Amino acid sequence: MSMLSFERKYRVRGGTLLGGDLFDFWVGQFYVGFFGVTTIFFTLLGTALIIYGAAIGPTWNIWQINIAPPDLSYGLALAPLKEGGLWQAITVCALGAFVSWALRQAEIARKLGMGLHIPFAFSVAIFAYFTLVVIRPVMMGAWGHGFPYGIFSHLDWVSNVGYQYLHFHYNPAHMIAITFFFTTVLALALHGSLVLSAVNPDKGEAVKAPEHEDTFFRDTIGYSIGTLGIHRLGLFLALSAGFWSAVCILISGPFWTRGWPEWWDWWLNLPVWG
Ligand code: UQ2
Repeated sequence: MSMLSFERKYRVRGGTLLGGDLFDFWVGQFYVGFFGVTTIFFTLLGTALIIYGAAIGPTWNIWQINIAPPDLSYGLALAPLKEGGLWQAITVCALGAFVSWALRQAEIARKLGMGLHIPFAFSVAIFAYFTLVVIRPVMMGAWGHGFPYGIFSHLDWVSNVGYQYLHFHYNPAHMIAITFFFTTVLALALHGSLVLSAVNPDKGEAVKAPEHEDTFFRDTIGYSIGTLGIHRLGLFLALSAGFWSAVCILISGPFWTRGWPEWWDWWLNLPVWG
């Protein structure tokens, strides 16, 4: 694949956070940088550990492969490799790779003189994962509270933890997170369909400009948020979905140990009912 005409123009030095000029180069299309090297390192090591974990496990069935965290009895200690230590090492690799990736995004954004919105947004996803496998297990006193790495096993974990709180949909932060997920979907559907309807006309028709997009929404609901505004709204909605997801699992255990339906007793107990 050859370089696009504008790519050469942006192959400038600088913007690095670590390593100075040492790793400031490209391999084919890809910018490397110090954090490109660390991303590759953690990804290869983590993947190798997952494959090793599968190899010493009972199955190669892709749906059933499972790498479990240590038993609760290990608390916050390091466990032997085959007793959850693999899960601990893989978690370190995953976080190393995710954080390296975010910092590589930051270096590329700095190099190009762009804002840091992309690494910031990705950091919220990392924060949600970090909450599940580090913050909540540490607050509850055992790595065994982390979720297992496996396709069906992590689904079973979500289901089991949900039932532990009787009915997780009564968790108010879970309600907020779901509302943000759904609203994100609504906003992207509105935005994607609006842009395509304007920019991808029938053969022989002229492409329409943002005036048409604004006018469509002013005609239908009396309000247009604007071309910059819809992207600000989309970012806010998506980051809020990730943020409240982290909050809803973090309060389950460290701050509330009973069923979530019972949390709503405060409503029934309001003095206004007489
Ligand atoms: C808009 C606009 C866009 C858009 C969209 C809207 C021209 C191309 C989708 C309309 C969005 C509105 C009115 C906000 C809806 C609110 C929620 C919470 C979903 O006005 O400007 O730019 O893509």
